[in-house]
Amino acid sequence: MIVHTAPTRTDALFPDRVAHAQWTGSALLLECANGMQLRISALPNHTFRLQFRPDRHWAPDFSYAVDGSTEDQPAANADAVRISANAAPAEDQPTGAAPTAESPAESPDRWTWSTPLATLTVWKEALAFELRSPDGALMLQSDRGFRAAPDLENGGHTCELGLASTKNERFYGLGDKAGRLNLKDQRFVHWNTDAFRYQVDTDPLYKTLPFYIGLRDGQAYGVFLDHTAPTAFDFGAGRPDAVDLHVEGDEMNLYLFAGPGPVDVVRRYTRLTGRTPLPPMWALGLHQSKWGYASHEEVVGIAATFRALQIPCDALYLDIDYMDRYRVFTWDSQRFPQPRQTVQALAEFGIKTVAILDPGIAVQPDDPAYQEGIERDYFCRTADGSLFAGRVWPGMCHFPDFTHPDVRAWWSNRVARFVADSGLDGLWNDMNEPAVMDVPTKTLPAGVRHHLDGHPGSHRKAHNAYGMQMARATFEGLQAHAPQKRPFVLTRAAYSGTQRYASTWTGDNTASWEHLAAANRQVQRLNLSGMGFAGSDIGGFIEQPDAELFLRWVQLGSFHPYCRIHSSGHHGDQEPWSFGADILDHVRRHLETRMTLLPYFYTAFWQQAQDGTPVVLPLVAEDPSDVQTHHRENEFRVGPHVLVAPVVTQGARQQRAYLPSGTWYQWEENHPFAGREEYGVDAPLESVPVFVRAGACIPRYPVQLHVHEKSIDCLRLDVYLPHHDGTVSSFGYFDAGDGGPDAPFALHRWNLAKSPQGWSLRQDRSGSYTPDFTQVEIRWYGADAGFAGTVLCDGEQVVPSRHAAAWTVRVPVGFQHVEVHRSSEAE
Ligand code: MIG
Repeated sequence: MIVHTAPTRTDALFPDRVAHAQWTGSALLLECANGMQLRISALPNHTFRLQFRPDRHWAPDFSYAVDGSTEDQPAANADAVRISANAAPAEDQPTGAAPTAESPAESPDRWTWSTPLATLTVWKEALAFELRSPDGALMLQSDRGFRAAPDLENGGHTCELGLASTKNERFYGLGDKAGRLNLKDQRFVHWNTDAFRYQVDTDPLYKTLPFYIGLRDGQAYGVFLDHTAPTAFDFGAGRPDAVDLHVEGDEMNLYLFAGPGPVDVVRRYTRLTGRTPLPPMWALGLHQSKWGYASHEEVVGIAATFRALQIPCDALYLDIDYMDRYRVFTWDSQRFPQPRQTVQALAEFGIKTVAILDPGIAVQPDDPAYQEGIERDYFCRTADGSLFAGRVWPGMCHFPDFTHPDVRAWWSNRVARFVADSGLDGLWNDMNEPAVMDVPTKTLPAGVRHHLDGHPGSHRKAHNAYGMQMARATFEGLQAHAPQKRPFVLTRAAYSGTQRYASTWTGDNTASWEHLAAANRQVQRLNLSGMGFAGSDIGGFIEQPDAELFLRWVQLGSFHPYCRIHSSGHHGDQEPWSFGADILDHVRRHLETRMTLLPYFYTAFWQQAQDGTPVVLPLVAEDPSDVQTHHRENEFRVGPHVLVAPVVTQGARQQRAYLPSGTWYQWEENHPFAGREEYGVDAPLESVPVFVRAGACIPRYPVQLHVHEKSIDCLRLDVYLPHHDGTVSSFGYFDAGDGGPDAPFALHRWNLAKSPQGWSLRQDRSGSYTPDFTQVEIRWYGADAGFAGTVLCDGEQVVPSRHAAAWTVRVPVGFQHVEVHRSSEAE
């Protein structure tokens, strides 16, 4: 059913010359002589909106993606953001009032809108348009331009847009695709699909994030097609060196974002579609899951084993087996007789409990959710008015229409009660594409009706938003239950904007090396597509990894924003201890490293919540001016300063790693590496190559078995000595680890610079939160082992000592200035 439109339709209708132009609100409405229309508006933040329609019958404006409330500067953190905006390397996020393009300049043949970062020109002939950067470089240009064709199967139209491209243009984004990072020469469609056992070239997968970043001659721009109806993106598969976009529907609703860098584009896209709120800190620990944990005794046993073996773990998952006959909002009375006690037992190990919820409600007259749904008419109906029923785990099910606000409120309410009764800490939304078994389309029929928040339409139109609206209702239920806590929701299906409600994972992958490499790409791509809180099933969902694959996957996954071991228990065990004692030791050490990096990860999540900077980025986003980065897929940046070069090849004990511009150190080592070079790095089975930017300060905690296990009296700060002139800023964001939107926080900024005699670290702090730690242990890497000199903390001499490869001093948390002066003989 998905997007039949071929790049060239012979019956396409093209706009001709503009006959009328008029202002409607802040948009300029153009009408062509043949009735085709284009509405253009310039939005804040160097963003333009173009709406094309083949006829005059505009539908009311409505979007699930657009989030009116996202600002770059929430008032509570205004200071914090100002600091980070000044200091963030290579970023230009404006902090004052975002510029709006002035009214367009009109000339006989065109209109031109300009912002300081982009110029949009729309011609009066054929609605042709182009977007240029301030230096006049072409970013985007229509060639075939807008066109429409009658949709003979569904009625209405399909709309298409043809854009000129260049041979060397690259494309990144689109969220949930498993293939190579650069999308060029490929065609993709969006139709949320339960893609069990998907492969690297399977398309579509579970999510619809119809947003991409184009990169031309080192300059980035973005395109977002805000349609929940099926869409297709063709990056030159149909027409070489062109881009064709297709929408099944009577309108094409397009947003264009200026760069100049890929990260700027992502920030603008998430300024429009919303950002992931800061999660509770426990959500950044290890999550352990398996489809197969099936009783109170079993999950408590798993928790106890984690603790007996001293393995960090913050959450355990209950997959569908906790339910009574797979019915949502129930518990199996034999296997989980006292849900509260199960949750409490895990809590005593410091482990949170997350349970799965599927959308389908069993057609069972004795089921309360069924009864309520029927009474209130909350279930989806076919075009003819019958209740739709389809088989999922509980048998035949009805599907709540999550696109109805009352249905969401009902679901939220049920979620709140369910969580209140059980004490559950988080919820996992699965099968919300929605997935239906036994039918060839694997989902609801296209004709099923949806409310669409007062803009009624078919399932064809609502399908891609269904999972998002379920995640939204789940999020809101958790929020209603505990307003002073941050909801944790995991979702499989998504549409643009879902990042406001949920984290996500990449679905039913396979335990293979190819899938390990794919997981790496997918998490980078999801981050570039605004869903930064993402991870894969560590170890692979289908089949069983061998010890080496499992360990390599932990090495990758422990640097991902969302870190969960999950598998189908039908294929064997996948706990950290399932692969022998040596592997367990290595797995533990990697998880411990993640736990020490909690403040670093947490700060990256905070940054993402503030201004949309993704937690993980491919190298092309770090330095798009370096062509070498454009095709690198393996190395990725996590947070502002750490670069990981995971091993994704069986048997490999060496890893090629390309370091982008600047100077980099290997993790906790002293030897600097020049950037813009590729290196062969030793990667014995037990280690993953990790690099840190020279000049970075990395805040770390002691090893903990779970978040808040210990009261932390000393913050560790790993300092990698700068190699270039200028100051590198790093941040540490601290708060209670959970709390409502106004929870107090403390922001530490560390500015590191070379000084004539050595180096200098300045700290300033803002915010009203007082962290537990009263001391900071500074460890610096990059100095000679034979270091001789003096260290001054706020003018007082302190004596450094040696710790492994580093020199270290302990200073009070309120320090302002640490200076290291090398004595001359050390030089
Ligand atoms: O039809 O709940 O992707 O993570 O373990 C399978 C059982 C349903 C699919 C999810 C997977 C989960 C499984 N679910």
